[in-house]
Amino acid sequence: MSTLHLWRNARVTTLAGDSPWGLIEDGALLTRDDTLLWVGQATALPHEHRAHIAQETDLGGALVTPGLIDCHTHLVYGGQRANEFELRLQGASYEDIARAGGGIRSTVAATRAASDASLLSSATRRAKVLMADGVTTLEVKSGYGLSELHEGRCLAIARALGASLPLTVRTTYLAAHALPQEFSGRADDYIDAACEWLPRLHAQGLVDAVDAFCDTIGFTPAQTRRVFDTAKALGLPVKLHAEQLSNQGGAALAASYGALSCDHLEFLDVSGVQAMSQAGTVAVLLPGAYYFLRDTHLPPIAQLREHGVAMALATDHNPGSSPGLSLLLMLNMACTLFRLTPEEALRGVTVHAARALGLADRGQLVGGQRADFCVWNLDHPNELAYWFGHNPCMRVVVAGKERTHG
Ligand code: DI6
Ligand code: FE
Repeated sequence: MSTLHLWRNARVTTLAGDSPWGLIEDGALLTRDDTLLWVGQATALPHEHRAHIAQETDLGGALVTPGLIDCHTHLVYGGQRANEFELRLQGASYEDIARAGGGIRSTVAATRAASDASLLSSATRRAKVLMADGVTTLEVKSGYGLSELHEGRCLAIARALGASLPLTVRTTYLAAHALPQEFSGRADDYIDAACEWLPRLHAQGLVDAVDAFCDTIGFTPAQTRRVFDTAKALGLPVKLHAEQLSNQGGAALAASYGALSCDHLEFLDVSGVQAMSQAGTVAVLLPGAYYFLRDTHLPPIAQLREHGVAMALATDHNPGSSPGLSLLLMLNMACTLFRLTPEEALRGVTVHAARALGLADRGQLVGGQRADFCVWNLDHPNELAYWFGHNPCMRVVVAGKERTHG
């Protein structure tokens, strides 16, 4: 027999309905097992539920939001690249370092050399830091293995992370991230290989979506198409690292495959914006990478808004372009650097991030959604994008159960 749990005395930021933030003062949430049964003003709690409430929690008037969703990370890798940070500060560019054999390739070497246990423990440590400021759903990409064995190992570690921690992990196959040393000068052969590995890794239950890096130091649009054709034949959704360092028309290409999202987008042009709008593809903005690469070319926020493209935000956590581990900090950066409104920023890590992962069961606080929510020591949701460098998260509920920190 399932029991009902009433979480009362809350200011609930539902992000649903037409009012700003979907804010409900004097709100309450009623959960049944892992699901929200009802959310609303406490006085409007339906009578038929009252008799079945087995547990009550007084939230003391605190602010509640949906659980945060980090929809773009590269969390599983070995080593770190602080030396490249120093080189970049002395004037080397990210592309120069990559072309000289550093960059992604150096992390590939460190990842291949690392044991499963050390990859799992470093990824677990990172996931716990993300979880501390409210992350309840996390996407993890492969892309530092670049062989069937090592891509599979990294995806399996991402799956293990989801099985061992109280959060949802979604995996993305990103073998088309960089050309590994052993395929130097043979990018097309490497794409052939990456397309052969995918059905086998998918058959092992390791893949939820497929991504590629379409750029001058990544892969061409034609190579990206071959990866996407393979994904589509398997019924897997696609997403793309598009228009990060240059404009390759990647966003329009991805949109033509009905991509869930296009990510980065600093060099996106209006035809790409239109294609994404028509396809309903989400724009995932990554202010951490923009900041850390000291980029100055802003993504076309006004055009995305004008064409009604949903904007998500993520950490892009990786050792090269975005070593940060706070999704809340991304809200602040998206407002200061990209001029998002605080409400757009919060929607970017909840309802729009859910869409970027193809998840319809989370991102808003309404009856029928998963009971993933955060309780904050804040008065108003606009404070989530305002404070930075400290953590106002008091409690996190995942699938109806309170998560303990640690
Ligand atoms: N763009 C990025 O910002 C990350 N991957 C990508 O395609 C960076 C990955 C790295 O530098 O290790
Ligand atoms: Fe990325």
